[in-house]
Amino acid sequence: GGPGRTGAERAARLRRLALATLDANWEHDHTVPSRTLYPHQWSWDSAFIAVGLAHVRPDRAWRELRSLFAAQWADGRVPHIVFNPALRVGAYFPGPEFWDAARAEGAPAAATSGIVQPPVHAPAAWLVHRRAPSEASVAALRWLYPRLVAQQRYLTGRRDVGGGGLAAVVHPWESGLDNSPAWDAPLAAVPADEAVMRAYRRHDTAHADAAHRPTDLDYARYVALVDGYRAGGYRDEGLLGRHPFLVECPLVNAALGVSERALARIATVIGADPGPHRDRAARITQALVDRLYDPVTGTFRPRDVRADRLVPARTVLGLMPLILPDLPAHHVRAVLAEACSPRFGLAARMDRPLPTYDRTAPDFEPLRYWRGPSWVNTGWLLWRGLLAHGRADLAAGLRESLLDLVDGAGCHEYFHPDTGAGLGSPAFGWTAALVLDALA
Ligand code: 9YW
Repeated sequence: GGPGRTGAERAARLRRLALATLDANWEHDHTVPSRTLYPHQWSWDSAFIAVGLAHVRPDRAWRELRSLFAAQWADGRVPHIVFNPALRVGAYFPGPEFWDAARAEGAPAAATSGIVQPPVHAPAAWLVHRRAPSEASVAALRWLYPRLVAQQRYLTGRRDVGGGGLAAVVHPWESGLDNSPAWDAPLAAVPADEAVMRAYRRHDTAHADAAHRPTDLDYARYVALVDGYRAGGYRDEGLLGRHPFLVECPLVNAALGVSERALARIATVIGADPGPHRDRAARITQALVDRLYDPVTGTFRPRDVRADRLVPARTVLGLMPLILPDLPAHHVRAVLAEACSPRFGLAARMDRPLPTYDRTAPDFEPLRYWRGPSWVNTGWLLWRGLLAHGRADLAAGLRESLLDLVDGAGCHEYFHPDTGAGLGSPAFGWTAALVLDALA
């Protein structure tokens, strides 16, 4: 901690730091996750960032969401990156030339990637409106509503590759947890040739310690997956027969369910029918329980659609279904048992930060990105889930731990799960934004 030790002093200090970080990362109509590592606009970052901006700059919160959805594809997909055309070629790998999305059917005018990220935008839009309701916020909801509905339709329609009512991701990047151990088993089926990477120059390792980032072998597989998807024009027909990585992620699908509930509330505000959204929300929760819950271990885990089995790794993704307010009591208990076990250490007074991977696993890596370090967004999602299920005691412990991390190290991208030391980008957008929300 810094000099001021009282709660009020700490809160004021954190607010100043968070606001300064968001202002420094603001770029004409969006917020960059990081000036050095991620200089363009990222999809789920923008949703988290909007939630934080609602507390301090509500007009920017809406611009953030609008600029992202202005780059939505005709089929409803919201691209995971919208590239800033003013940046020099090579500012980030993989850049627009690698995605070559402009040639694909239904691509927008803006240069974008061709894949998605977790659909946390409808709940974000709802939180922004609820925090700062105004004529402008209702107008923004009216503009966003059909676009959010199209996003849901894309994911629950074309992406229901497994046929069970859930969306499949076609790339680990779509989960937002790029190199999570959750993807190790399904990725093993993706042919990888490290020589592929010699044709490219990675940028991340110039700004961050290579030992903290995904490996070159990971990147070779990431590139191979995009190569195949791009070659098929980013179309989703027949993916099961031709695409080597198809996985139903608990976070992506829990976000889909929460989005339908948010859409029901948005529909009510703008005079549309909330009923169909409530029905879809219930169906998604049921499908998640049916397809991603393993009664033997009592955990939610991603389903590898091609192999038709749950992945073995126990990651923070398994805790994310708690964000569903209608998760059955039995499954709520199971998630809480997993979260409070030594694997994740959730408690009313936490002695260490929440990790992204089972701390007791032999391949737990405290420094490597999504393979152990603590991240504020997954912590914030769990915090919201705990509040939704009336666990104020655990929610308070987790909130305290999140605020301590940022007070101790700054608005870092991620943190050492034992010491709390700051890792990755030191001025990271969603860390700042979600701290503002947790303080409110
Ligand atoms: C990369 C921007 C993105 C996040 C992802 C995170 C990372 C890009 O950064 O991916 O180059 O590794 O994994 O969740 O949206 O913050």
